[in-house]
Amino acid sequence: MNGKVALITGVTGQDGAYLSELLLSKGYTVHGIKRRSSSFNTGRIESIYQDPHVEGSRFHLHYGDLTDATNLIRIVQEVQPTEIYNLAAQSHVMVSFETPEYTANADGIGTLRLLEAVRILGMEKTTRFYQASTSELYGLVQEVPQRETTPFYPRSPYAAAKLYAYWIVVNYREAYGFHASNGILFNHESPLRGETFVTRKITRAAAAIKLGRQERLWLGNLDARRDWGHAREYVRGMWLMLQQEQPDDYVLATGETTPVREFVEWAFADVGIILRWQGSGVDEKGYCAETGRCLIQVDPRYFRPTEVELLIGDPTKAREKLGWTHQTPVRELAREMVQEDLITMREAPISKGL
Ligand code: NDP
Ligand code: GDR
Repeated sequence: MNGKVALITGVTGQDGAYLSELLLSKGYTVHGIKRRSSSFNTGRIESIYQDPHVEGSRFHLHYGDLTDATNLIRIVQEVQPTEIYNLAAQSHVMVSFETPEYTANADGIGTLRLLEAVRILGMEKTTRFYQASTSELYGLVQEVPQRETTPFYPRSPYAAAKLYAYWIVVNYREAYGFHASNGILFNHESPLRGETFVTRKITRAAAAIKLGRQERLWLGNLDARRDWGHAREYVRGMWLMLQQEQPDDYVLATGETTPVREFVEWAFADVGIILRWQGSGVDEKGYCAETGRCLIQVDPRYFRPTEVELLIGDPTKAREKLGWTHQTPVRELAREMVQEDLITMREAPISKGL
C-alpha cells in the first residue's frame, strides 16, 4: 500500500480496466464507479476483482452515474480520493449523433458535476483530477500533426460535449487552483476495446470469418485515418500526468496514422486471408478473398453525418515533460487483437452485437 487512493469513473471500460490494474500494481487503493445494468458489465475487470470480504482488499466498486450529482458527491466524500480519473463517457462518436442530449449530459455536464463534487467538499487542494479528453476535439483538420496548441473544431455531439469538459477542467484549474489535467488522447485500442469501435469490429470479424462463424463484414468510411496506439501504454500516461508538480494538458499519440482500409487488410492477413478490392461504382463488390468470395462491403449506414478524416498526433510534449512514449507499433497491435479474438471466439458463443 502506498497510501494513495484513486477514484476511477468508467472503471468497467477499456481504459478503466487497464488503469485499475496499473494503479493496483503501484500499491494504490482503487475505487471504481460502475453503472447499474441488467446484465453483467464487469467482464473487463473480473481478473483484478478482489473479494471485499477478504481483509486487505484494495479494489472497491460503487454504483454510480455521471448524470447523478448527489451520487458523485457521496462517493467522493466516502472515498476521499487523492486522485480522480474521469474516464466515464458515452464514448461512441456515431452513437452521439443519435443520443446527443444524453452524451452532452454524461460527457460534458458529468465532468462539471465531478469537479463540483470535489469543490463542494473542499477537496480541490488535496485531490488531483485527470480528464479523458480526446483527439476528436481537433475534428476538421486545422494543422497536422495535431498538438496541444492546435485549434479545436469538433465534428460530433460527442466531440462538442468533450470540448465543454476540456474547457471546464482548464477553468477550474485557473479559477480554483485544481490540480486538473487534460489528457488529449488519440485512439488507443487493445483486446479489451469495445466491440463496436472499428478496430475491434474488424479483428473480431476476421477471426469469426476465419472460423466460419460470420459471412461478411459491413463497414463505413474506409478512408478515415487514425493514430492508433495500445491502451495499456496510454493509461500509464494518464498516471504520469497526475504525478507532475504542476497540472497541464498533454497529447498522447504515436505520431503515425493508418487508414481503416489498411487495418482491414492487416487483420485478415493475420488469419491467412489475402484481400483484394473488386469492382467500382455500382459494380462495387468490396473486399474479396483470393477464392473470389467477397467478405467486406461498405454500408453507408455507418457513414457519419460529419466525419473526422485525419488524425495524427504530435506527442513531443508528453515525451519531453512526462518521459512518455508509445511502444507497440500499430501493426503489432492489430496482430495481438486478432490473436486474442481467435482464442476467445473459438471458446465462446458469438453475439450478433445488435
Ligand atoms: P469505454 O466506452 O470502453 O468505457 C466507457 C466507460 O464509461 C464504461 O465503464 C461505461 O460503463 C462508463 N459510462 C458510460 N456512461 C456513463 C455514465 N453516464 N456514468 C457513469 N459511467 C458511464 O471507453 P474507453 O475506456 O475507450 O475510454 C475511456 C475514456 O477516454 C472515455 O471518456 C473516452 O471518451 C475517452 N477517450 C477514449 C479514447 C480511446 O481511443 N479509447 C481516446 C480519447 C478519449 P459501461 O461499461 O456500463 O458501459
Ligand atoms: P473514433 O473511433 O470515432 O475515432 O472514436 P471508431 O473506431 O468508432 O472510428 C474510427 C474511424 O473508423 C471509421 N469507420 C467505422 N467506425 C465504426 N465504429 N464502425 C464502422 O463500421 C466503421 N467503418 C469505418 C469511422 O468513420 C472513423 O473514421 C474513438 C472513441 O474511442 C472515442 O471515444 C475517442 O475519443 C476517439 O476514438 C479518439
